[in-house]
Amino acid sequence: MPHPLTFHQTLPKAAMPTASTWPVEDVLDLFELPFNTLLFRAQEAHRAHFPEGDIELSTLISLKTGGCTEDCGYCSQSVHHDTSVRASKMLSPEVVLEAARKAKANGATRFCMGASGRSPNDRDMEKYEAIVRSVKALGLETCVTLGMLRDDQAKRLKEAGLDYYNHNLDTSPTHYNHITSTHSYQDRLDTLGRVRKAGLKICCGGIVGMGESRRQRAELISQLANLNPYPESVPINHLVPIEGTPLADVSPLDPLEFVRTIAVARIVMPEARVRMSAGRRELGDTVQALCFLAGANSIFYGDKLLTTDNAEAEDDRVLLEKLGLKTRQVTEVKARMPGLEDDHHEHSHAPLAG
Ligand code: SAM
Ligand code: DTB
Repeated sequence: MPHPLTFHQTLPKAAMPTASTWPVEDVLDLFELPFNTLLFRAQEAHRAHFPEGDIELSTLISLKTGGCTEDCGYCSQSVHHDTSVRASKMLSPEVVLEAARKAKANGATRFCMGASGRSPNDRDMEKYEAIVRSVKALGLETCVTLGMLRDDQAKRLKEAGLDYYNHNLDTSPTHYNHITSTHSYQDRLDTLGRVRKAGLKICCGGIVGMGESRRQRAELISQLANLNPYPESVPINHLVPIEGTPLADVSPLDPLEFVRTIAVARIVMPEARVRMSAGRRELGDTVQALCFLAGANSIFYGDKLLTTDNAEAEDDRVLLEKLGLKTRQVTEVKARMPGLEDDHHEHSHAPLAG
C-alpha cells in the first residue's frame, strides 16, 4: 500500500516562465480585491500550473555569518547594527556537506546556502564553487546567496553546477533608500542581469512588514513580475524583527496582508515556486494554511534560517500532514533509450522522513 500522501506525477519538462507585463496599478488592483476573490483567483492560477499540494522543501544554511559591510535595516549580520550576531569564519566543506546530507535525508530537494558580505572575494569564490559541486553531487538542487556578483563570478558558479542564485529586491524601489544606503536598487538589478546572462535560475523576492505601504508592496511584486523572464523562485519573507537593527520596533504587518502578498505573487508569476519564507514560525498554523491556499508551494524546512529560528521541522511535518499537502522530490533520471532526451526531471511526492 502506498503511503496515503504518496503519488507520482510527471510535469511538463522545464516549464520556463514567460514574459509578462504587470503595471503597478494592475498589481495594486489585485491587492484590493475582496479577500475571498483574491484567494480564488490565486487558487485558479496555482492549480493551472502545479499539481495539488506540491510543496518544495528547501533547507537553509549560513556558510559565513556576520561582519557584513552593508547596512540593510532588517539584517542581524550588518556591522552597522549592534545585534547579538558575531562574525564567524566560513564553515568547512565537510560540515556543509554533512548538513546537506541530513537535509536530503529529511526530504529537502533544495539546499540554500547564504554568506554574509557585499560580494564574494576571489579566495572565497573557490570555496563556494567546491561546496556547490559537492552538494550538487548529492542530487540536491543548489542555491547560493553571496551578494553582488561580477559576470565572471556568475559564470564560475554556473560552471560549478549551481542551479539558483538568490538575490532579493527586498522592497519597492521607492522604499529601498529607507532600508539600505550602501548599495542601490539598480545594483541589485544589475546582479540579477549578470546571473541571468550566466544561465542561472533566479531566486528573487522580498520582505514585507518593513513599514512599507500596500502600494509599495504592489511595486515590489510588479518589479519581480516584470523581470523578463520572471524569477523561477520567489521568496516572500515576513520581517523577523531583530533587536539592535533599525527595524526592530516597526509595527507588525496584518498577517492577512502577508497572505494577500503571496496570493498576488502567485497570480502574476503563476509558474514560479512561491516560497513562504522567513517569519513562518511567528505566523502560526492558521495563517500558514491560508498562505498555502494562496499559492505558496515552497518553505524553508529545518530548525534554523540564517541567524534566527525557523518553524520547528516536527511542527511542519504535523502541519503538512494535517493539511494533506505532499512534498516534492526531484530525481535526475538518465535516459536509457536512444532518441530520448539526455535526462529529465521526475517529480514525485513522498511522505517526510520522521
Ligand atoms: N548578502 C546577500 C545579499 O546581498 O543578497 C544575502 C542577504 S540576506 C541574508 C538574504 C535575504 O534574507 C535578504 O535579502 C532578505 O530578503 C532576507 N532576510 C534577511 N534578514 C531578514 C529578516 N530579519 N527578516 C526577514 N527576511 C530577512
Ligand atoms: C530569503 O529570501 N530568505 C532567506 C534566504 N533568502 C537566504 C534568509 C532569511 C533570513 C531570516 C533572518 C535570519 O535568520 O537571519
